Amino acid sequence: MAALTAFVLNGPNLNLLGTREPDIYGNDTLGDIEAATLKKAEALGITVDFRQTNGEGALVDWVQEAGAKADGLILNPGAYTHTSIALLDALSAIAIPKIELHLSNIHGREEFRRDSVTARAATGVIMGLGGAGYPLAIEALHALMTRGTGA
Ligand code: CA2
Repeated sequence: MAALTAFVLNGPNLNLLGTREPDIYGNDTLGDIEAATLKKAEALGITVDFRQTNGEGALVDWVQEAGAKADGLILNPGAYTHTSIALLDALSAIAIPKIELHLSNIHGREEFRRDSVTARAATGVIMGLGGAGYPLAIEALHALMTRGTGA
């Protein structure tokens, strides 16, 4: 069987992690999170393409690319979580397991963050665990991909 592949996509301002707001988002940089994610993925035999962009259109393009090339997707849409019907449509159009991930617990924050437009198309959601959520999402995605469920 060919090696499993997953895209891990990160949206706007997540490149700033580790520089400000550590009380909300922790002290890890996105590079630290990428290293922990790749380590867990390697242990499970998953090849990961880890990316960040500030652009909504780029995220839509990458979600479509994941649907064409990858076996699973982990997505932290950043603030587009709360607004982007374009991302919801892109997620709805791809037939692979999709995990939405948030560093913070969006339900415990400002009112405008409590709804996730994009999670309507997610197989599952992990939130509130800081950077530790990424390796956990890899484990969950591995289970979904190997069982062939969650698409
Ligand atoms: O909790 C999450 O992972 C979020 O997706 C993070 C987004 C936020 O808009 C969502 O509501 C929840 C923001 C990421 C921005 O991160 C920063 C980190 C350091 C300094 C400034 C922003």
